Amino acid sequence: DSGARPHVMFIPSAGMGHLLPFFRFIASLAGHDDDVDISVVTVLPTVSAAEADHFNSLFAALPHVRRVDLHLLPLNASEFPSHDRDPFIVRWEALRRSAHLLGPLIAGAAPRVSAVITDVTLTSYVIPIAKELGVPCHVLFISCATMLSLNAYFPLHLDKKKKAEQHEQGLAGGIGDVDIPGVRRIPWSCLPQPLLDLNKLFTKQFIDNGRENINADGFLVNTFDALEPAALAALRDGKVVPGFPPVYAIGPLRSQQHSNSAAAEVEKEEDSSPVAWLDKQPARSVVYVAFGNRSAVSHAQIREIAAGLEASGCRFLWVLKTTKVDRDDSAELTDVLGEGFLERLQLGQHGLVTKAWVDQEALLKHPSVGLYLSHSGWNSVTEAAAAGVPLLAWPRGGDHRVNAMVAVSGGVGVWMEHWSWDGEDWLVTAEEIGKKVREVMSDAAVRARATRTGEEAAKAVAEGGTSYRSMQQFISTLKA
Ligand code: BUP
Repeated sequence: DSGARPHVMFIPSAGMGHLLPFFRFIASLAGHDDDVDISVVTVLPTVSAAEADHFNSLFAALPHVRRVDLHLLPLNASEFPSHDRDPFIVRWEALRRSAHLLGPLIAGAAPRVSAVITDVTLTSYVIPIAKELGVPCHVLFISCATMLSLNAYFPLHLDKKKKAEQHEQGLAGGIGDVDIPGVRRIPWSCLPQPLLDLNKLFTKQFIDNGRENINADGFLVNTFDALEPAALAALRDGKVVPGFPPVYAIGPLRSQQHSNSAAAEVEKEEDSSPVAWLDKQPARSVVYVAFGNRSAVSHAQIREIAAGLEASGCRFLWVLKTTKVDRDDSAELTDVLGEGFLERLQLGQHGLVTKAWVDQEALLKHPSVGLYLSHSGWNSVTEAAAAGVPLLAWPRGGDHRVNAMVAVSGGVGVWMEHWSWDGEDWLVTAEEIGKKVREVMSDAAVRARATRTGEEAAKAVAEGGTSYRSMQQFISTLKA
């Protein structure tokens, strides 16, 4: 096939944190090189409304990208224990159970598929299916390189621990800290918390995918060399897992539409839009607050955050979600926050709270934003890094604490290590939140570090930069 026009088939997973980097990568590949055919496997209905909207926008913006529908076999979530029924993780399981439908989709595509790019939540079966068809399979890894090293090393950590404890089943001493060779030690308390229980659906998927990853043809990671030099070097040198596939750091991924000013203009015309509101605020005066699209913060904690933001005396723009899946979010802002709070906002023009989907990447680049109080989902960390906006990391669960470690070492921001997370039911008080927000907002050293990281990010993706070159190198493997 050498020299033929490559046809890349993307097999993405579910959840906006997984889909957005795919969409950004697809748009960038389509823009980088019009000599590549692209297909995208699309599973409908999506779990959330945001996912459906973004699939529609992708195909509308890139009409030459082929849409390949996958009709999942039905799966009844009630077969999982109620404490283990995260709708996105259940969807990943549903995808696994429909895996036999993928082979015919890949094999039946015309022109012939020359490479598959999939998500790390699906590798345990997509890689073997692609291999069987003789098609190279790459992984677009949507978290940081440090998380990739944890995913790759975790099964080995378990094997070593079981051997040391001479236990065939389970681990008497618990999972323990994970000391990733050449990268760092991840204390057990910072691991994605489901990993502490080997029976969790997430843990089984994580281990299966982690073991299979060695068979991928390459990993595209949404990070850049200056942000995670040690983790990238250890992965590439085979220190984490000997013989690990090539790792291309190609981030921070950005949406292409931000060069399209027409979209920004439309948004600006609406006077109540977040952009219009930000336009009226002084430079660097606003704290942007958002905990991603699948971290449901309790109502009691939301009220502490509200009072804390008010007490900080800083202006704020808060994207508020009260459920894991947007379709379920019917709570009224007045019920969640109390009428008094919203009235005071109206009068004082001190803040804006919205439940709508916002263009976070664009908002973080707005000159009025001075700080991002964040759950530290990896996409959010990379967007803050790219914008040079300091992050005040308040991890909520999953990979967030690992991401927060990277955010700190990479100069993106600071991390509230002792603030509550996954499964903990105590509240961080308004007083503490207000004090910390005020403190970090006025910390010149934190701001200077974030600015420097922003400059490094821009250098990485500019022509000749590390991420730019990695992307070129990857494209050349598609054509080899
Ligand atoms: Br909410 C929201 N607009 O209104 P992360 C999110 N986003 O652009 P995740 C918007 O969604 P977990 C909104 O910019 C980021 O690119 C945001 O991904 C965007 O966290 C993405 O930050 C969210 O990786 O949570 O996936 O929400 O890490 O727990 O999966």
